[in-house]
Amino acid sequence: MLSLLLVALINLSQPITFPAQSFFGVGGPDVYGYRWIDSDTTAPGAPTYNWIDITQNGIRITGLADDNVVGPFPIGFEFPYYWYRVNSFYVGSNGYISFNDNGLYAHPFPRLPDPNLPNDVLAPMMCDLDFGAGNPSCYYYTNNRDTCIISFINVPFWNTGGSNTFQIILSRADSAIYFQYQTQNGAPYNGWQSAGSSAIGIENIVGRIGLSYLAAGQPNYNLPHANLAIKFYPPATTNYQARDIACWSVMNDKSEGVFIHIGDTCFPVGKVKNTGSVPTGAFPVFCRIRSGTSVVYADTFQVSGTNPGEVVDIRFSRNFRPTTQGLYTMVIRSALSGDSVPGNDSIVLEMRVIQYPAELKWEDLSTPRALYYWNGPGGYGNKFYPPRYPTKITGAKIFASASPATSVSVLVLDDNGPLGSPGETLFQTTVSISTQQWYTVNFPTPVNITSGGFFIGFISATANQPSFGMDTLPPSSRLCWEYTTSWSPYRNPKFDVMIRALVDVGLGVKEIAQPKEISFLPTVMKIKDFCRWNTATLYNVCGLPVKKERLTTGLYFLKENARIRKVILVE
Ligand SMILES: [Ca+2]
Ligand SMILES: [Ca+2]
Ligand SMILES: [Ca+2]
Repeated sequence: MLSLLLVALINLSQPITFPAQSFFGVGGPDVYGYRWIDSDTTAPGAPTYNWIDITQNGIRITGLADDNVVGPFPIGFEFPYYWYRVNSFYVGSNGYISFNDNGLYAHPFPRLPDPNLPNDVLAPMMCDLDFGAGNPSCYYYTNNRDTCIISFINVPFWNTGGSNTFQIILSRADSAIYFQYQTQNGAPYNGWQSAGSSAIGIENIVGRIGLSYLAAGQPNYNLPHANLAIKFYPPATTNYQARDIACWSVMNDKSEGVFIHIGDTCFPVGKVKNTGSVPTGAFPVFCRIRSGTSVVYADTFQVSGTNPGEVVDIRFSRNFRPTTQGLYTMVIRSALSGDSVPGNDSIVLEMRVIQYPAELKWEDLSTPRALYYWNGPGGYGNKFYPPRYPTKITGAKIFASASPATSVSVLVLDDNGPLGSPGETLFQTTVSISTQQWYTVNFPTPVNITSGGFFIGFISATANQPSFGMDTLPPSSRLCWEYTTSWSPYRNPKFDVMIRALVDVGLGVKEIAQPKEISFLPTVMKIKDFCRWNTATLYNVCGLPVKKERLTTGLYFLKENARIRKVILVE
């Protein structure tokens, strides 16, 4: 489905694209040395189309919809790709796989390579496909030795129908990737040549190196057709060296925005990864937290050295204990001298300091920077990890407009679906949207959240209505989700939808939220929640500090500066 811009008040920056060299039948090399050759040419080394049916011996992949991602699934062996090896993959319903990320590529599709997530993408037919229509299926097969096959079968285009059957073959014997096309009928919505309609190609772990076979239907001699095979293959030898440290995550694995309650302590953490092909010596990693333009926290962590593929945990020794509510940004930046890919050296995390009762929100707007709508039934949601448990959700807010007035479902959803996606519906009501403004929905009975995250979603059954207010400027929470018959992280992770949650402390533990009081009522937390927040040192009943990595269920004492509270950790 397409996300359409109704009103934008700023110019959006264009994604970085690279010129591709391609001629009839052959293409490349990229800077590493990968090339492609297809079965339309008689040049030496051209692949021969040879469809492999895996519907009998393969495993069916379920859960694919219009625009979503499922996985990960095992390749079954270590597959060499660029200068590293991969062993699992996610499947995007829009005709691609990624070796390391469940981010969504949806219309408009970029030319590959593209540094935006997901990366490590193999795209045999990245188009607006729709697993929610017709009778499509997807299978994968591995012999756990040297061959892994992923087949998309009979998948129609969104809205325009047609049918596409194609497969990816990972072949360890020659380190090559094969795309094969059994049937190709129909065209993407608005046609092959429309902007963002389609992409075929490959990209590497940072989305900076790769090959484009087709982008927006060009070159037209590379339009996929029945009985086509394309082979992507590495060079026999290469002199290419990537000296590259990437800032990999901040605070949590997806660098998702965090809330900190006044009085709580935050220990900045992150990860850096050697995404290059050579070892590095020592380098510093900097952390800065800003409120507006003022730096309110700064610390440095020294990494002694890394090997290719290595991920290093960064734990800054200073803590951050904010005393003023509002928006903060945390930036972690690696500073390896001679880094060949400076674009991935830093990540900005949105951080909001609040005090209950509060509005959990990822923007501060009274009017939107842009308004977006879906050209089919659809909606948006925001995910929130409350800073305290239990938290009660007393209501929700949305900025939207519709003409004529449109009734929209309001949902509170648990995050117990696959990969932390929306699962169980905890509360549901409706709201009528008309005039462009904020709408507040107060819940008759609060929804209690005792662990993990939750979603506030607004879903419309009416195409083109309503238009949803959007914050298109950084920082972004990376917690905006879209609904196009299924939920997925929003296709543009740089945007935040104007949806908020109204929250207060859950029943019975109000005193926990009062700073400087000692609570005699224990806080019950799941171990994973405690580890996510990493708030402070835990002590066991003997008064000895306990390492976060070794936590088991039981009673602990949490020391946050001078304040101590009892914590019961559960699974
Ligand atoms: Ca990418
Ligand atoms: Ca789609
Ligand atoms: Ca870098």
